[in-house]
Amino acid sequence: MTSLTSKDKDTVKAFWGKVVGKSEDIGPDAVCRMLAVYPQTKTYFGHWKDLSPDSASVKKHGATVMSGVAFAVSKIDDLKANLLNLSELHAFTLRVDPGNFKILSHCILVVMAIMFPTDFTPEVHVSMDKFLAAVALALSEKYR
Ligand code: HNI
Repeated sequence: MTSLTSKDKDTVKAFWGKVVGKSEDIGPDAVCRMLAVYPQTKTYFGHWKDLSPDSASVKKHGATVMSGVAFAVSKIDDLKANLLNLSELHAFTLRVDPGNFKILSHCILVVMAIMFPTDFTPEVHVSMDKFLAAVALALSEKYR
């Protein structure tokens, strides 16, 4: 994977500043799309009573995931060390197949592009894609 340049980091931080206020809309929509478009991901959420877009579980988990992304933006200079605990949780406790990180990242990108069509320029797209790939890699660290 190509590493994040300082320009990528600046682009991610600036775009994040614009979208963070909408985290509670972005996260649930992204989780909802993940469950609908990649139904194999539903296996991890068997304990939820309702997987529909209006479900309180989807809303809550969407917000939780986005708080993880927000934390990652704040630790963009050392994702590997700072996401180690979250990686351990997903690897050993939740046992999430790490391929799913890419799937959710893709859904987050799609939702950001829809919600922020003007701000989501090709340049922002490249840097956000690289950033989410770096987060996915950091989350995969403990699987090794
Ligand atoms: Ni994930 C819990 C962050 C991808 C399944 N996840 C969390 C928590 C955070 C988080 C934060 C709460 C931790 C805690 O309680 O201490 N998850 C992230 C981030 C990504 C991600 C930043 C990627 C961008 N998680 C995924 C994916 C799946 C996933 C792709 C499965 C498809 N995560 C879970 C499950 C839980 C979870 C399951 C526990 C939720 C619950 O309700 O029990």
